[in-house]
Amino acid sequence: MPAVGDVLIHDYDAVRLPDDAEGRRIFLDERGAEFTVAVTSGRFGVGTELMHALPNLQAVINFGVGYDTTDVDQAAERGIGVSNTPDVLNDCVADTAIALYVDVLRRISAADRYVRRGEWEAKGNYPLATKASGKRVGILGLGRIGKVIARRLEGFDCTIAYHNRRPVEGVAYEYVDSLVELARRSDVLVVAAAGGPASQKLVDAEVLAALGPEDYLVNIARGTVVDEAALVDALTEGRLAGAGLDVFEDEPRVPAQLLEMENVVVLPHLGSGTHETRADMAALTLANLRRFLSEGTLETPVK
Ligand code: 8YV
Repeated sequence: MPAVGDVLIHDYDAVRLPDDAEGRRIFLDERGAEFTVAVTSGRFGVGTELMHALPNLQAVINFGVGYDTTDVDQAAERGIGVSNTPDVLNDCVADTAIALYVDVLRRISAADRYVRRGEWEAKGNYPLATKASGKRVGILGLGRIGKVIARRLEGFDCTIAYHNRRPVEGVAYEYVDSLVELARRSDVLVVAAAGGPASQKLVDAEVLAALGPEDYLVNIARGTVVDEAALVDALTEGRLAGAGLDVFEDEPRVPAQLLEMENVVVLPHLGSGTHETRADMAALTLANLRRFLSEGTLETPVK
């Protein structure tokens, strides 16, 4: 399947916004009023300023489930529809969470580097790691992806509890109404909450302190949900055992300190990055676009 951007340009006469800020400003001053639909992804979004620069915008079609970089309040005020690509990426993002979970507890990536550096031969066996099965896992955000992560962790005989804005109906996992309390009771905290103003730095120094020096953090959601500076401090000072991270506050920049730590696994935001899932996301993105252009409605609106 061709990339969504190419389909848009060939089949829909779409225009790619200039990358540089000044070029973009000039372009939008001249032509901003021409556009009725914006197709974007979580990394870019249609933020406050860009939305203002598109006075005739009617729809924001998001390639990805997260739409925290889009100004949904302004969209609602102006009657602009916003769509995302829910569900089709649940499996792959949950798989990534499990990969990070196993990797950081068992030190898989670090042990791989040990072998490659020739240290197995030179120094002998790799130091012992932490058992991954049977842990107490707290999930922050038991939404579509959080539930799939929980189901996979059941296969590891983990005890699962969760924190959400409100309890989720129809699940047997224990709801803990304070995130600090959930962290206190967990061996591993897995962050699966949507990004955006409501979840900004929810995992702060207090939550990390409640987690503790034997415990781990896994984040496959958004870097903004964690206070990254507090996380770096906790890891540097040995107040947290390790972290598995697919997302960061200022991607693609990763704090240099994390790159030095063998107890931290860093991935380049690849949660949904498989051929199969990206094809499904592309198909759903284009289905939203087609339906909007033909009927004025969206296949998977965000609200
Ligand atoms: C990205 C994601 O959208 O769906 C999301 O919210 O974070 C990812 O799937 C994807 O990398 C495309 O930018």
